[in-house]
Amino acid sequence: MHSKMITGKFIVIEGLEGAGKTTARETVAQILRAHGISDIVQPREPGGTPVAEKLRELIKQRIDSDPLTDKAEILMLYAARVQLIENVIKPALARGAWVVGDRHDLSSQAYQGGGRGMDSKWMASLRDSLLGSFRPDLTLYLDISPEQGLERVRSRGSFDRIEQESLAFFTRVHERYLKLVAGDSSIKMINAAQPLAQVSDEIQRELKQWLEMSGFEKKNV
Ligand code: T5A
Repeated sequence: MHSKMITGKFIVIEGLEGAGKTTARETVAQILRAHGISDIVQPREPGGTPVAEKLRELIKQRIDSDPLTDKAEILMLYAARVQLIENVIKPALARGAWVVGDRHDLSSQAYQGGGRGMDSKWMASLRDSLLGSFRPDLTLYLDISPEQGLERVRSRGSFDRIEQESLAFFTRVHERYLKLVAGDSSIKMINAAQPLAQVSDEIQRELKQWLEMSGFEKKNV
């Protein structure tokens, strides 16, 4: 069997806290490896470069004497994203690597657009001016209710600045995710409320189907 030459692709895992993105990212990487893809980069957002990781710390930290404004928050998220895209993702794709990211721009649309209620047109123009036409090839959105997702992360004991938001905030984020997913065929929805093994099976099915549709043939390894 011949493997068709395919350049690097950008796959993103999305969803609320506790959706299971960390495990899903590893599941995706394993499936890609089984298809003979060995050069896989797995960044997280915000983060994934030294500068972006410093911004991540600032974004997650709560400073009561200087509360982070919504505008500063989104500018920091985009500053981190631009660093990651320009210094890590684009060079990786250019050499033919596959990138499996934990969160990307859809998170900003859902959290800052839906959760914070920032103006959609302003957000779209910010995104377009900073990212141009750069988009993931495939997004796997792990769907879970805010109640169930927060319950899973609660066992960690401590909450960062965003995790301290109200249930109403996460409900708005969830609703916006569902709306965005419904309007974009490059996003596949996975039922993340199931036990881990079933979530992994569903990810496998979706990813294999997408790889076939993209013309990727499994290497005879
Ligand atoms: N943010 C980010 C924005 O507001 N805007 C943006 O543009 C971006 C990029 C990032 C924060 O920044 C915000 C969103 C976030 O609040 P983070 O710490 O990276 O902060 O937060 P998350 O990305 O949400 O990471 P989490 O660890 O909270 O969520 P995961 O990765 O989805 O969850 P995971 O895999 O760690 O699982 C959590 C627990 O649940 C269990 C796991 O074993 C683990 O214990 N679990 C399951 N249990 C039972 N059944 C299953 N199917 C399970 N799946 C996982």
